[in-house]
Amino acid sequence: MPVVSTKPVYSGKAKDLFETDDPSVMRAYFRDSATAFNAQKKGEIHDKGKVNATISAYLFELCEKSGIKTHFIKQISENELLIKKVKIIPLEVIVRNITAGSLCKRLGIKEGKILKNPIVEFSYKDDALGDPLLTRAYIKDALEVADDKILDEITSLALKANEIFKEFFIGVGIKVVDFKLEFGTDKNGELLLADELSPDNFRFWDAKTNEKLDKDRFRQDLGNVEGAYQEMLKRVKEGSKSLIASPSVRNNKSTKYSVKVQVLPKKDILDPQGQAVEKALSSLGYKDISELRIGKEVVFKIDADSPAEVKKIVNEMCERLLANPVIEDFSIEIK
Ligand code: ADP
Ligand code: AIR
Ligand code: ASP
Repeated sequence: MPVVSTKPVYSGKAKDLFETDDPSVMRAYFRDSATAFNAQKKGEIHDKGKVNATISAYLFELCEKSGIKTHFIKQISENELLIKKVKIIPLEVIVRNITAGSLCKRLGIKEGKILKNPIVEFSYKDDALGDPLLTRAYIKDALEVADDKILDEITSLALKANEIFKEFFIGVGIKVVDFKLEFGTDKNGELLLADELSPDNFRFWDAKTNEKLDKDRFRQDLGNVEGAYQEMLKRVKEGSKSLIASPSVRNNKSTKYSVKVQVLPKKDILDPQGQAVEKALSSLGYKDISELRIGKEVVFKIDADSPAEVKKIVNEMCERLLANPVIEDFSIEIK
């Protein structure tokens, strides 16, 4: 365990970095200072440092558990993380699920539209230039800060992280609108997810009310900035509790349930396959058949503490993947 030193090597807009007695390890101190629009707007958010360090610790752990390598070692105080030192690739890797921020400004489109597919984009990490949006050619051939192989790797890690975050946050009633990641390489040349994962670099909206629970409250002077950060900390802690209780890590007290999910096209939705079969049956002489619908059955086993928990999880699975709630009905049988 490295002894932490007091020598600051870098003081950024929101964090101070300190060396430790291990040259490959640093200490990141999260401050309460807040900036926006590349530091044109400045302020303080009470207890932001503690909240962001703690949320980052939880989310880096979530990434590690899901197979994404990060710079995170451990949280050593409310405001501080021990991290592996990396050489930061000067790119802001932005993932978007819902339109907001600079995307709306650049394209003149409304905030809040769900994107057809998640978008990954790269900006140049340079405040003086206003973090300009980059093309692959700019990155590879003008800036020469990454090649195709690294960019492909970063893109696939960013999309994987997006799936992990979306799943985690929807469980606590939060939509992940967009976020910014930074990557770097450690002393062995290994690519690691670095910097922070917090309401400073994510847009979080309450899933029911669309209330903004992130730095946009500060950027847009929406008020109750501190409350939003505290609310996100609460939700992340809540999500992490149920993660510990999730089947892969829980103790073996829980029961295995058999689940059968039946998915059928809704009554008022056209079902060409059903119509064709009904017609074929009729031509075979089965004339009394009507309202034939063809669907699918999904069966599986699940570890849970109660049928109520199974119902909750499977309902969510149906809404998110197994059925298309717009055109399909589903029913769940639990044994
Ligand atoms: P900024 O530099 O944009 O003002 P911060 O105040 O958050 O941002 O400062 C933290 C700085 O540390 C960032 O520039 C970030 O790229 C860098 N950084 C993040 N993680 C690591 C790491 N593991 N090793 C080295 N530098 C890092
Ligand atoms: N971001 C970009 N630069 C700095 C940060 N924190 C984050 C924003 C937002 C996402 O990247 O917090 O979550 C996209 O930002 P924008 O402004 O490009 O729409
Ligand atoms: N992180 C940048 C800044 O502090 C951009 C932003 O968050 O708006 O200015």
